[in-house]
Amino acid sequence: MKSTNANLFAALRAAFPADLDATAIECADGERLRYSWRDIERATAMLANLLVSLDLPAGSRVAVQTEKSVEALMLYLAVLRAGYVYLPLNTAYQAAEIEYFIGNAEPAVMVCPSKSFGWISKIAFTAGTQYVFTLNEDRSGTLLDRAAHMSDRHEVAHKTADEMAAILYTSGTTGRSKGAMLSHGNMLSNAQTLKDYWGWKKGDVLIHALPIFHVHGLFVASHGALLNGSQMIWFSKFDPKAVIARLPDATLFMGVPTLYVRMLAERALDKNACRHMRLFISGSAPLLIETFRDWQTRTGHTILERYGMSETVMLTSNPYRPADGERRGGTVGHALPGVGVRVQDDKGAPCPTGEIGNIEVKGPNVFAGYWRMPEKTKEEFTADGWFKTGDVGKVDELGYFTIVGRSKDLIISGGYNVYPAEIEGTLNDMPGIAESAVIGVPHADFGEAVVAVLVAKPGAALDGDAIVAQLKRQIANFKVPKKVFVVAELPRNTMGKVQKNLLREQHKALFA
Ligand code: MCA
Ligand code: AMP
Repeated sequence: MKSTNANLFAALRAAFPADLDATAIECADGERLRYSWRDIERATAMLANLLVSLDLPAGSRVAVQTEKSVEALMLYLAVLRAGYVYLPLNTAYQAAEIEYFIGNAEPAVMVCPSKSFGWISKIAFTAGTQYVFTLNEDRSGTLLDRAAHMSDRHEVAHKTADEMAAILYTSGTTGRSKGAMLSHGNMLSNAQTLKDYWGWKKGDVLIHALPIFHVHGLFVASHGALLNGSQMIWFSKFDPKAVIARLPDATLFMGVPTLYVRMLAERALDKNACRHMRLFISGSAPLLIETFRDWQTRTGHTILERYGMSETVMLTSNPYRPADGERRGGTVGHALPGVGVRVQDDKGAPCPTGEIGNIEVKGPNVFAGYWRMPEKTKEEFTADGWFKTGDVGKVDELGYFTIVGRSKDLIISGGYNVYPAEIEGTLNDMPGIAESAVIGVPHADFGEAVVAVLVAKPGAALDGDAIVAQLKRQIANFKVPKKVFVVAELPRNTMGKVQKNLLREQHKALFA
């Protein structure tokens, strides 16, 4: 007897409504196309058959750097369906970054827009990638041209729960990005937990306005709607006015804090616009208590804040049901059912309630490790198998967790992670720069903004604007410092370590 198929796609497909001709995704911008569940079924089958026709080795990675589109979502679902490993890449990444990811992940297939085909195919073919397809926002490109000839019937590949489904690059606690390996079971167990915990119900409609190259938009939002057979109102790019206009047609919205801050700046946001909404969820970065309160006053809704990671998908959540407790602004709520979350001191002993310590987690949602980095992986887990998040926080007597900071050197800007070490490395390679320190400072829109403090080589004159312009040509735009300072020397402690906390203190009012 064949064991049950643990392929995540099989579970998502099983949740499609009986009426396959109902609308699954309604595009709210661009060409405003509508996709039915049958469209998803057929397109993912045809794309899966295209991948199968390439005769790829088992476990092959499919890397995708395309603008957000329903076709890109279908490609993701097709990679799951065909049993390969999906590798989403932020559209802002430039050549040096792409070169790193391709070199590390060695994908068999790469999908990119036609306009990037020139430079991406050179990097990909050099790294041994066998196929580079193109996919554009107007649905042109070789990927769909080739898939159009494939059968629209496909038997979902058989997978076990621990087989890999996706790789997401993140830095964890230090340095260069590492590929977090997520299994079918990691993602399905978490999606099922969230379906119940957030009270997904028949008739729910999700507004999807997040990128689909990160966990929040690709897994938490898309899996949530698909696993509930719910319609999505799909925005290829976030626009506060456009999203507010569609709130009356929806019941759920998920966003990073910046999205809430921007909607609050719109007069159109009011109780009437939110009359049909059931739930607003925030995560990926700290939601300021001011934002939490302003939202409550303005809309009558209490945002539900949750906490997660690329390595673990969702970990904690404020309650949805009043019976489970109130939603507390400034906290990330309780450990999700089946997820272990603990606060440990630096010696590995449990911190007393209310004491600040290192957050460690365990559960079926926690990844197996970083791609081809067994040593690094081992460092990130305790001897008793708990994953060290690099986040610092505390838990109170009612089990509410509060994140108070990070032991990892990480800036989260507008919900994107920026690793100071990576920017410092790029800066230090620039002529004239002796050393640099990259910090995050408070920013009303992005939460944290990237700032660089530089020391010039003897005799060199540094021009901040020229340095920013040079960085914009090399790295993703969201990583580029919003401000550059040149100083004679960086503050150091007695150990010689740069005291970034002093620099943060010094520049905390920069964007006030
Ligand atoms: C855009 N810019 C940014 C950012 N985004 N600067 C800093 N941080 C950012 N996040 C800059 C660009 O460099 C550009 O500047 C200018 O803003 C306009 O660019 P554009 O792309 O038009 O910006 P936008 O459309 O306004 O984007 C802002 C945004 C976007 C909508 C907030 O950043 C976004 O969608 N963030 C969501 C990220 C996300 O999905 N995070 C989930 C990670 P210039 O013109 O000077 O170049 S998953 C995760 O963290 C865990 C697992 C979890 O818990 O969910
Ligand atoms: P990523 O590297 O994209 O997986 O981002 C995970 C990190 O985002 C976590 O380790 C936290 O530092 C941060 N994070 C996610 N959700 C929240 C939240 N609700 N509040 C504060 N930080 C968060």
